Amino acid sequence: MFLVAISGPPGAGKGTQSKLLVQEFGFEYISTGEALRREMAMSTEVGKQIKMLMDQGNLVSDEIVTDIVRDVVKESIEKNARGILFDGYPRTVPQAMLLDEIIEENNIDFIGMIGLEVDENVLINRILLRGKTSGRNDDNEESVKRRLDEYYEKTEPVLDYCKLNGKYFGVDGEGEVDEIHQSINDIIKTYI
Ligand code: B4P
Repeated sequence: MFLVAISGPPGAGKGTQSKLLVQEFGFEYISTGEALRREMAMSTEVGKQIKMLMDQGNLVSDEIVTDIVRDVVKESIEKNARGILFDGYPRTVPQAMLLDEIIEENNIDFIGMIGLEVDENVLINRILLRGKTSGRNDDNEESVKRRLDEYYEKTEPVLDYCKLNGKYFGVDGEGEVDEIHQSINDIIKTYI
C-alpha cells in the first residue's frame, strides 16, 4: 500500500488538492483537521479539549491525532486499499517519528511528503476570505497568526526531517488549482 502526505501552512490548499488527488488515484483519505472538527462537534470531553486548542489556532496533542491516524491505517489495510493520502499529518516531528513506526510496522510504501509552498500574505487573504462563509472559529486574523506561528515552529522542522530522508517534494501552491494539481500528479505518477 502506498502512502502520500500533503503538507503546507494554514490555507495552503491541502484540502482543495486532496479532494482532486482522491478522485485521480482512488486513495483512502484522512484530513486530521476534518477528523478533529468532527470530534469537536460531538462535544465529548476530548472534543471540548480539541475545541479550546483549535479555536485559538493551536495544534492538538500528538497523542489524540496519532490515535485517529492509526485507526485509519488499520481500516485501509483491512480494505486492501491501493493507497492512503494524509492531509495535514504529520504536523510535528514527534508525529513524523510515529508515522515512521506505523510505516515500518505495516510495510507501507511511503512515497513522501508533498509540501505546498505559498506566501504568507496570500495565505492570510485566503483564510480571511474563507472565514466569511466557513463558520470556522479559527478562520479569523488572531487565530491565523497563531496558526502560522505554530506552523513555523512545529511543522517546518517536519519538512527538514523529510528532506533528510529524501522524502520531501516542494510544489508551488500559488496559481490555478488545476495547475497545482498537475504538478502533484506528475510527482506521484513517477512512483506508482
Ligand atoms: P486543517 O483543517 O488541516 O487545514 P487548514 O490549514 O485550515 O487549510 P488547508 O491547507 O486545508 O486549506 P484549504 O484547501 O481549505 O487544519 C486546521 C486545524 O486542525 C489546525 O490549525 C490544528 O489545530 C488542527 N490539526 C490538524 N491536523 C493536526 C495535526 N496533525 N496535529 C495537530 N493539530 C492538527 O484552502 C484554504 C482556502 O484557500 C480555501 O478557501 C480554498 O478555496 C482556497 N484555495 C485553495 N487553493 C487555492 C488556489 N490555488 N488559489 C486560490 N485559492 C485557493
